[in-house]
Amino acid sequence: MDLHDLAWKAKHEQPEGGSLPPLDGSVEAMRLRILGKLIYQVGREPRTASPRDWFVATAYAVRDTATSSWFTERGAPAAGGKRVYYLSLEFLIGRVLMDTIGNLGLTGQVREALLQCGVDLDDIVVEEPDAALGNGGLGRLAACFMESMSTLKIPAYGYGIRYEHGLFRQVIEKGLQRELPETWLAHGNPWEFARADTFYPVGFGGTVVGEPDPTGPHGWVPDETIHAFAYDTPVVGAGGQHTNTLRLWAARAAEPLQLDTFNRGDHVGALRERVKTEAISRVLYPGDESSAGQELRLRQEYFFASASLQDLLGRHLAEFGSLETLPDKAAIQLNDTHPAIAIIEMMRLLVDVHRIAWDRAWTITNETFSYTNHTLLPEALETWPVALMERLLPRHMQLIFLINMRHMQAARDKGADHRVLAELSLVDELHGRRVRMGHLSFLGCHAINGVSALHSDLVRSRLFKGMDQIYPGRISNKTNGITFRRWLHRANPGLTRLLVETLGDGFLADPVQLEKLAAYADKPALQAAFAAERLACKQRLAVIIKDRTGVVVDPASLLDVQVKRIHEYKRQLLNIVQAVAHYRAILADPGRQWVPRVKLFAGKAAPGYVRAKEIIRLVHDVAQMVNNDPVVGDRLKIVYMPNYNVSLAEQIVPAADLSEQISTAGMEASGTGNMKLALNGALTIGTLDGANIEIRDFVGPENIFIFGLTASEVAAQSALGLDSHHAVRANPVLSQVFEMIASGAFSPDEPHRYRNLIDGTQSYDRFMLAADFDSYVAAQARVDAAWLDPQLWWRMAMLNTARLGWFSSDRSIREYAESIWRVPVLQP
Ligand code: 26V
Repeated sequence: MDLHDLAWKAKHEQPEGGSLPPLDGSVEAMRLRILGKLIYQVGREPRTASPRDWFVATAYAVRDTATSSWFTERGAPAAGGKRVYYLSLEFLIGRVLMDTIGNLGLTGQVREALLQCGVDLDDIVVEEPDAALGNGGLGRLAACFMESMSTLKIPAYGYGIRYEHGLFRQVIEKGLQRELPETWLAHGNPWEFARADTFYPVGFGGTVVGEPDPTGPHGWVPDETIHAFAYDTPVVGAGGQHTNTLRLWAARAAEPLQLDTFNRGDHVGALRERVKTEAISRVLYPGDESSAGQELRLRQEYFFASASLQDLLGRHLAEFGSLETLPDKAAIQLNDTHPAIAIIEMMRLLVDVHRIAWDRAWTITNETFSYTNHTLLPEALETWPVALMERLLPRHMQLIFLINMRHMQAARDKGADHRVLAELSLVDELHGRRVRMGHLSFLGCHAINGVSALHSDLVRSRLFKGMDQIYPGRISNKTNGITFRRWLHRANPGLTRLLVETLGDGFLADPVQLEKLAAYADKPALQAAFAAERLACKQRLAVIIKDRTGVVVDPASLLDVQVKRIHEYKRQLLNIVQAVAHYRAILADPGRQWVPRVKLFAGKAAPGYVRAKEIIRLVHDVAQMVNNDPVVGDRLKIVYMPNYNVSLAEQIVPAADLSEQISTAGMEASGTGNMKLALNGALTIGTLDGANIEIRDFVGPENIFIFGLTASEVAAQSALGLDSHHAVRANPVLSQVFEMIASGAFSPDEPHRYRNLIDGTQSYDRFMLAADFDSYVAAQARVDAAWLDPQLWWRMAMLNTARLGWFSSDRSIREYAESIWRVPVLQP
């Protein structure tokens, strides 16, 4: 039967677009559903349909299946059940199709159904744009957590913003990063349901009216009101039995057009308000580890916090009739301080709108909210100028002052002096009166957590030392995790198949069973099979590298990857400086037995982060010289892959041999790329930072390459000063490398290009590059030695995969559920 007949058959089997045969899990039902969607929803015949048309049709067909399990949760949650609300400015989802059909258990049926239409599933998967509604780790964690909550059948909503433009597209031109707008919605989004009838007013500015008692109910008359419209995406859990909702808000002007202005002939002016209003959900802020501090960002934060709270309070009232029971039925998790204004919005809604007495309102708020901290870097901690808050959110600013007065009184009662009070205050008076959103979150939440054991210790001992003393016991640790469905089963189907053949399929649902692989770590046949899977991934990646950069790499080389946002604390500079040292060593002794290495870098720099962009350019310039040096050949290749995103990560992670996790100790809160890479059997070269420490504890110190100062050593060194000129002078290898870079050896057209970068690094070595250089070089030498002993290397690699089961986001979510949210979880 040719495609024409199929289309005809589909049409005649479905005389009306709406009455499709039921989805019974069969290939035939899926085929008819896809054809029906193609014809009636996309409006194309199979004969002329493009791969994108087929993708959209398939997505609609799959979404239908997802919708059935969705309706069960959208009624009341399981008897007595509690809902989790995960508030996040970022959800870095990536592509949705394979995850959804994988979790529905429909991958085989969809593949076969498409095949019968003459379409290869693999060809249409790549038509889906990444949903890049996040910057990096924090946003990707939110996406993994959503998937795990569905898998564990925890009734949950993710709340966020439906950015029209996600994280920018990165192009690298002669080493310079250029940012292009990202347009994931250009062809529509087949996964979402627009809820034209679900919208809330969100106010800004205006005045407060009310009685003298400041803790009593007040009125707020905003001078601007914006509507938040809901868009829902189903998030299907593994097994397809439970589906939660990701609800993203889009800003719409209450008045689409100012008709009087228009009628006066000012056609552009008539739209001005609307453009300003709708800017709120236009674009994701591309910063990362540095607070944006701009009015539009604060508007985004309040916009989504207010809409989400109105929505969840409405749901609670409709179901339970009174807000008194809120803490028993709802747990609200704040993903960093970005949604922290929700704490104040809750107080406003409870006191001003629902007329609940202040103390009771505060108890309800505190018992409902909890907060996760994701960074200690001072520049990333959010603070908002009091003046800006007063102008944009006058009632909220009053409430913050009131909460702070009571907080200060409680601290005085516990004996705090002036110095301590200044440290504890919600308002920082030393840097131009700013509200500290971290302090506010601490005070308003019953539970605060860090994201790795070390990080949580530092949250307690450094960031919130004072707060922890007056409110002890609130801080706990919840080490991050990743969803193995996406990052092993789907990203690495070859290895997964091998693991299933070897261990049985129990590990798919219960990842701790990967431990059974340890028994095979010394078996030559399995080592060979494991290595063969890796090689296949590297061969596929080599094609992509060639396509996108023109660089030809040998897949047999050791593939050494550092893929993450570009930031000084992550020390891509240390990596490239070591690469230059290595290059010089090769030139000095080309005849030695060198381990062929490909150093792959990928990641985006915040558009305004000049130093990070210089580092990208340096990698590019060093790559130009090294890759074209005939003496070097395949001994060393350096690649900068542009536009790192979730989909590219899914290609790189299974191919990597070596995972660079080399942040200055104490600065990387957790890391999650470290987990993805180690799970797929890459060996880690890393510092004792974030979750690297726990990874070492699980895989064993003999199966990881640890180097560098510890967090407390970094603190001690920093206290002595950050000038490293002396240390560099005392280090001949490092000073020669610095000299080579600074003198323009890699930038002959502009010899001074890196003078600043190198001088700056030496006079203010905040990231301890000089202090860690030698031990990093030594660790790299241990890597080479291990690679030259394949039996050892593959044993180490397999033990990494075997012992990473604990780092599943299912485990993280179970911990949140048990000790923070107090919601029941079914065991696997
Ligand atoms: C700050 C800002 C400031 C305004 C502009 C947008 C923006 C976006 C993000 C941030 C802070 C990002 C903090 C973050 O991503 N932390 C990472 O969280 C991961 C998940 O817990 C963790 O694994 C990483 O170590 C940590 O860097």
